Amino acid sequence: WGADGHETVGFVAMSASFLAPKALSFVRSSLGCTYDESLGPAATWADEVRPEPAYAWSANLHFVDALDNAPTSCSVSQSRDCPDNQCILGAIANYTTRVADTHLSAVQRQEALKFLDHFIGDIAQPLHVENIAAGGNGIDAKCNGSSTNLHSVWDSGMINRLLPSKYNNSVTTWAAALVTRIKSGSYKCEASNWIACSSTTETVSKNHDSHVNHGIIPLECPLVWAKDSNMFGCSVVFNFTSGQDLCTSSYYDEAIPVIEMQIAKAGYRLAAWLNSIFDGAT
Ligand code: DCM
Ligand code: DCM
Ligand code: ZN
Ligand code: ZN
Repeated sequence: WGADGHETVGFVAMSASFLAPKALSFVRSSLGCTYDESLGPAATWADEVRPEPAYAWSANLHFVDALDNAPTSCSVSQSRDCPDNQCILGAIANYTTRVADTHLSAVQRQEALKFLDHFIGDIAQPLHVENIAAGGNGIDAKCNGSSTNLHSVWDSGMINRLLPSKYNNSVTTWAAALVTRIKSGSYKCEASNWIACSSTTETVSKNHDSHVNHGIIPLECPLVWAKDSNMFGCSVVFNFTSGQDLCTSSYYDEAIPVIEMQIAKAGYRLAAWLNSIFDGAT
């Protein structure tokens, strides 16, 4: 996602009542004044440092190149797609351990929190869990009359049209609307399924042939979330014709409900994940 998508994920997670006491307390003290004690402003840090040479190692952690056969057949495999753990699946496992590691410095634990804040957002973006043309970066697309690529249309192109048209161009207004849908609106029934996987210790089952690499043991939940997002690669994502403007046509109408749901889902999962880490809640 672009900055708006990531910030909205963070603001959804910050919603009153989602974070349990210890998780909220850690988030506020760890992020501090720099980030207004909030997962909203902190969510974009990982993209800001990504181009820096000192963080070159983090670039591949924003996605998993699932070698499936989308749009015909969709799948994510830990051993096939992330054998060395240097992908978003391994990254979430790594930073889940690190954010809770009291032997690490406050700076390192804040960094782990900012990576989780960001990667739990990215793993909900269908093209961050798909190999084809580098997650759609190599697929030409049109958005609002401009030439761009399919990945960018999903990261930000459609959101750039949604925000001014429905949410006063405000990510906090968007986040508040998504929270209302989770608590009492159209997402209420399904929201409990979004956080059904919440164990921060359950590892990828042995028959998946996962390997401990770089000291990281793959976790079950990031794989579950990646599979959930990857399925959209077999429905809406590639369902367009060449020359179609994806941001002003029926494609937008089909995709935008998915984008809104994936952002809401990521925010709700981020809160539940931090609760599981810090409060032992499920
Ligand atoms: N690092 C990380 N995950 C690990 C180990 C290290 O993200 N499991 C990061 C923290 C530092 C950088 O890599 O930003 C270098 O760490 P170190 O000096 O511990 O090798
Ligand atoms: N990306 C991805 N899958 C890839 C390569 C990149 O999802 N195989 C993502 C990371 C960024 C965006 O695409 O969100 C643009 O990447 P880059 O700046 O590396 O081209
Ligand atoms: Zn992206
Ligand atoms: Zn990213």
